[in-house]
Amino acid sequence: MKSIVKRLSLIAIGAMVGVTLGSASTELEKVMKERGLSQQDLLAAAKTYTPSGGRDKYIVFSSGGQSGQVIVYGVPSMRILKYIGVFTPEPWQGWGYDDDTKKILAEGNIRGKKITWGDTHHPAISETDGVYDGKWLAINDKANPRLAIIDLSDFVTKQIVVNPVFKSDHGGAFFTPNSEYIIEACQYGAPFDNNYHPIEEYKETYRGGVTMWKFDHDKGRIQPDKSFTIEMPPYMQDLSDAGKEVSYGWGFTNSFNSEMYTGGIEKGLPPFEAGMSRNDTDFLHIYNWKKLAKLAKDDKNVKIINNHRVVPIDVAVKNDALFLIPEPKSPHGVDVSPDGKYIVVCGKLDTHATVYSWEKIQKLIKNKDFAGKDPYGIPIIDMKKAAHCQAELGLGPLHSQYGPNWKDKGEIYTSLYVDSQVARWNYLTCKVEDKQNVNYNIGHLCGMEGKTRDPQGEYIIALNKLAIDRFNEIGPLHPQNHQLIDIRGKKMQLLYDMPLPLGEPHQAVAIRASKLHTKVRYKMGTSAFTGNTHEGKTLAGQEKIVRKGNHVFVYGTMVRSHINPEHVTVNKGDTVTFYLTNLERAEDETHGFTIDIYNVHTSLEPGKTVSVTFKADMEGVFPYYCTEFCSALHLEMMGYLLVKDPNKKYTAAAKLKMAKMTPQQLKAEYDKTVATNKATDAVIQSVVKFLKDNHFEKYPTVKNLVTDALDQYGKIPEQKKKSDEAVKAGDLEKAILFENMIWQYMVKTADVGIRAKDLLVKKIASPMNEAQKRGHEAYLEGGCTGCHVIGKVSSGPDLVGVLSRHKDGEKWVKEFILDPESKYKDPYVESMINYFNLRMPNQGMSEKQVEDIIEYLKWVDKNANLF
Ligand code: CUK
Ligand code: CUA
Repeated sequence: MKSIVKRLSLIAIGAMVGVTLGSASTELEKVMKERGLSQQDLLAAAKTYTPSGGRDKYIVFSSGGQSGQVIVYGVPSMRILKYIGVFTPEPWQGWGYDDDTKKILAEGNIRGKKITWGDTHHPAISETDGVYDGKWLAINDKANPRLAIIDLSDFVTKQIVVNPVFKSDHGGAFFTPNSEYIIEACQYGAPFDNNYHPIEEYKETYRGGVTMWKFDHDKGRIQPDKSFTIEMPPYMQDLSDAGKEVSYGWGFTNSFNSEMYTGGIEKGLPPFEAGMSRNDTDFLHIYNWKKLAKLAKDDKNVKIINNHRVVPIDVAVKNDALFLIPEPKSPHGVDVSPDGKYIVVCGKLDTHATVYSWEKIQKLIKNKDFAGKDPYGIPIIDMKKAAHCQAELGLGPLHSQYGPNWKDKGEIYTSLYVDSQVARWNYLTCKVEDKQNVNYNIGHLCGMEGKTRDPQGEYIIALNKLAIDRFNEIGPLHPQNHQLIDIRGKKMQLLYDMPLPLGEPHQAVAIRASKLHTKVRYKMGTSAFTGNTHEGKTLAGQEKIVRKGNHVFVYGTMVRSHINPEHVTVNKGDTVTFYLTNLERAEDETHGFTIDIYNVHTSLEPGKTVSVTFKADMEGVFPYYCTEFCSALHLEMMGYLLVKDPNKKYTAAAKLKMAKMTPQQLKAEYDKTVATNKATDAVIQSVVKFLKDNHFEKYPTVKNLVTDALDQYGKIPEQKKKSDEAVKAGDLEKAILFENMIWQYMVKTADVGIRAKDLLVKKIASPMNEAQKRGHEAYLEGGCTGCHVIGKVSSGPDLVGVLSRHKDGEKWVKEFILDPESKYKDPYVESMINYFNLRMPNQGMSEKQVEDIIEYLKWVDKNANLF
């Protein structure tokens, strides 16, 4: 039987050799033909393909739209890395299914109402000196005026704040250059208070505005009591951007519906869309947030509404802190240039982008050279006098991002919604340079740090609203389509289509991956949300169940592969809290926890403590278990919650009589288990010796693995003690189980230990020269590994020392590989053939390849001690 398997594998290898020895380019041509790929496609593939284990240069944070989450992916590979739970429950992360995350979600309740969905639009990364610092991410919820702060050290949402005066929030989040504030604009005009006001009083009682959220940059938290709102006319404030450098201290927010039209289609009035697009221009709001922040501190300058400071329009106007500039028809994006000198605004219903000059605006303000006032008394700056130039881009310009050559070439990219294009143009000269078709109807576009003081190059991502025919058919609801565009050449090149099936991601921001510094594990017993020790922190040996009245507290731990405790019995009607700590230190050893039917779930990354509380309102038996496949005995990582009705009498079931093992059989099993453990331990000790002899401690990644391994190994003495006690007490049955537990720890130790050894070998082996590298390649591709394992006898002999095994070894080996049959009668070869029941096949290698392989075998011999 065994030999049949070996023969089959030989045939397979032969087939493989046939393929791999054909030249790589023939293979490539074949694939291109089969899949209908052009040279251009191949180039695009080479620019985006990331080999296994590879990393991306940029990390993108995309809004998850109606999912209320954030999507994280890499560029250029466009591989999705994470969905971050933000405004809505996310089951995998336990987001909204354990006490700790429920608390964060509850911060987003509005007027006592629990809200379980969100419409995220605009993510923003915190800035220091106008460049991304990789510390915090903010994102808004348009449907329910809220902002969330995500910690980029663990990619977890840490805070949700509700806007106290707005009834919607589209234009957020935007950081000021030193993250002093986060700008949030309201969009749909509505009363600031929570009372009823008839729509006929829109102009009098409905308001727009911009909230300046004070941000504690070190702690990463919004400080609501230090924040304020700038009252604005009900013009539907849209997107914003903060001024920088020369325009530092100022904010820019555009708007549509300067008509203040209020709709009423059901009353026979023209609909909103007609009334709101009548005027040729709307207004860009220009405000001095620095000055307003100072003013807002003084009670006499503010109205307090819903416990929140609001600076009224007239106070802002009186202090020269609020102005308007007309902007073309239904504007959408506003984007300040990297040096803060220009402000680019696009009009959805205009074919132009307008570039305003900050220098001109400032002069006009200084000279009080205004074109008039709006109905609320806000000075209006003349559009023509403030404009630097206008670029005719195409239909439906929306948003802009700056390119790396912004300084001398005015490099900027603008999305054209109606034309389904990205336009590259020069905002200094207003000349259009290139256009790239996208599929279809692009909204935002995402440059690499493209709205900071330091835009990076290479790529623009088109965030398209429609996919239509781009992907396989999956029913009427299509995925969104993010398209990666290479901007390095004179012509832009479309590289990749990525479907995003989570919600409509309006905006995305990209940051250099090198700027992110994330945790691998939490400090043991930490709450991920406070960063402090969790009240439920429990270490091994401290597990307990405590009853306080009708509330049962379980202090539990999770570590491969058991949950401690494993039985929890409570009364029906009790409130139960499980505090759980993941005792693991090993990277990526996450456990999950659920109790069947009780609708709770949590994720425990290494070191984390969480709590899960529920009312045990159903009688019965409820298994609980670990929900992550964390080890070979993951399915065994379980326990039982037993809920008794205290008012019921239970009769005990009659015990079944089961056959038992004889004492002799028990003793034999015990001895066998102990012997297996001894043998396993010997393997571990040999690995440990190897690691020590080769100074594993010099290599941090290896050292980490060894620490993880020893962590597991360190748990053995305690189990051994218990086993020995059981033996003494004459309970061999129990002793066997403890010996089994020891074996489990040994397997886990060996698993990580061997991984450490492999890594160490790679680190300390002498480097290969070019011929040896080629030889190694030929050895792998030639299928030699099908029968040979270096350092071991497997289906063929060990190749360590093969060159000295024969007289004139190099020559002998060369002849043998090139023509094995010629040596089948050689007594040594014959004995091998008999032993392995296999013949060395002719791999059809070239002489050059064989020479390289011999060089590789020399390298093997040199490093023989490592195998
Ligand atoms: S908005 Cu969607 S394309 Cu919400 Cu930023 Cu412009
Ligand atoms: Cu822990 Cu599965």
